[in-house]
Amino acid sequence: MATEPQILLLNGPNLNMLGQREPAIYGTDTLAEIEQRCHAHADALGLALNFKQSNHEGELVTWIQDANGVCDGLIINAGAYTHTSIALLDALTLLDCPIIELHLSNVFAREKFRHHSYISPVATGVICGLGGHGYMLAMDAVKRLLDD
Ligand code: CA2
Repeated sequence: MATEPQILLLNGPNLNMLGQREPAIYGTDTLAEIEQRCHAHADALGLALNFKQSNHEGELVTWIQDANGVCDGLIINAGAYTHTSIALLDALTLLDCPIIELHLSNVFAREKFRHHSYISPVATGVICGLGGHGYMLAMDAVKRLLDD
């Protein structure tokens, strides 16, 4: 039997605070609730999901490096590092699998500093503004890209 495609889903700084503050922007779901739904959706799609969160840029870089040659798809909500991190961009450049950049909020409807992403140039696609449902859509997108 063929092994399931390996998907790494990374969450950046402060996303562990979801559901505790700023519900008008980020919704009321906690990251643990989103993770639970992601695992159920991954099972339905036949994907093996590794869901992680870190507040540390270097740890995210290491996880991306470690995904090289191991993961079949990477989904990343890099949080505020989206707008600051050349290190994440450089790490993502190493990967040759589909990369989906993900945001809960519509970053283009927010402050100007959120309109620029260092990582978009190496993303296969970008999903934003759809709250926690965006995580399911990102997995749908990876599945479709791998099937095509
Ligand atoms: O919309 C997104 O998913 C973001 O990646 C979230 C980041 C933000 O810096 C990006 O511009 C867009 C912030 C995550 C912080 O999450 C919090 C959740 C609850 C309370 C405080 C922060």
